[in-house]
Amino acid sequence: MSAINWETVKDFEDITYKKSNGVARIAFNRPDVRNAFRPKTTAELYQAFYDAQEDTSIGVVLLSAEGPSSKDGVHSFCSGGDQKARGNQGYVGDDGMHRLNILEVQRLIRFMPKVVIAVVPGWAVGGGHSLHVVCDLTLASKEHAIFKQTDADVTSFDGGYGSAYLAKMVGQKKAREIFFLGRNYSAQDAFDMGMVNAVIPHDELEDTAYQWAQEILEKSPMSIKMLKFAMNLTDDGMVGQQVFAGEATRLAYMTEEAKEGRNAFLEKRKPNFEKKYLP
Ligand code: S0N
Repeated sequence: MSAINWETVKDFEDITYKKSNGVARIAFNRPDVRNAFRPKTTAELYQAFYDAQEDTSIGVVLLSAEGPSSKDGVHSFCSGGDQKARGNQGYVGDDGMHRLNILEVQRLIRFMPKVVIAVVPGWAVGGGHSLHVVCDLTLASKEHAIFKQTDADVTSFDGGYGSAYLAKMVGQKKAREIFFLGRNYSAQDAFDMGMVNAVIPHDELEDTAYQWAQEILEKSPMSIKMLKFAMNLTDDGMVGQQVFAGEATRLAYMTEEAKEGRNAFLEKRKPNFEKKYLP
């Protein structure tokens, strides 16, 4: 039994959202459909991730899953887009609109200035596989995690981070095998390919993820943020540069030079930069 003192932040329908000691835990909660996501799920995920991003007491987010299934006891992380909610132009929510908004969740995970750890207790399939790919780190259940790409079976494919970024992670040949053959891979297979950081006995998975988070929380928050953005930059093009450069601007704001530029404007005078051209 885990000793972590999780406090529920908000009661959602398709996810659970808790916090404890600097760590947020966001978990899929549709275990009977292998934690497939529908528009309600992605909307709730977005809200929870955004809250975690904005909360200055939170440094690490765990993306995990509730379970196992009440029907057959099978564990899942996420089986991707809910095929029952899939219309002809996207996934259809209560408002009848067709959306592809899991991509907004992917971008939030990718660009949030905090570490996101995928905690994979079971099936990570289709868009669920892509979500673990986009997270900063992945920890997987030794006994129950299975990684699989079905995008080419159901004609619902992720041509962004889920595939192209995966290829940077595991290499082109392996990524093409994963997508073109759609086989099952164990936690150990995924570790050997370099897409999982550690294979953990199932009963210790959540506590280990929390412990990894605590280790990260001991590091300099600014360094972690800048390192995440630096490692993203080369794969994210101009947006990667924009995100990294935004932080450079923030650091520049902290200098006397920047304060003088702002103050001179507000005081309607010429700025007096000290003309120190540092080497
Ligand atoms: C996960 C699998 C391999 C598990 O197999 P298993 O253990 O044999 O269980 P099942 O009997 O198949 O399933 C148990 C119950 O769960 C339901 N279910 C499972 N997965 C889904 C799902 N994705 N949608 C809806 N229901 C699901 C089953 O129907 C079953 O229910 P009952 O008991 O009532 O019959 C296996 O289940 C499996 O292969 N699942 C489908 C995986 C899949 O194909 N997912 C979709 C892949 N594509 C995406 O996710 C696209 C992602 C995406 O959204 C996206 C990406 C990029 C750009 C845009 C988008 C976008 O569309 O937004």
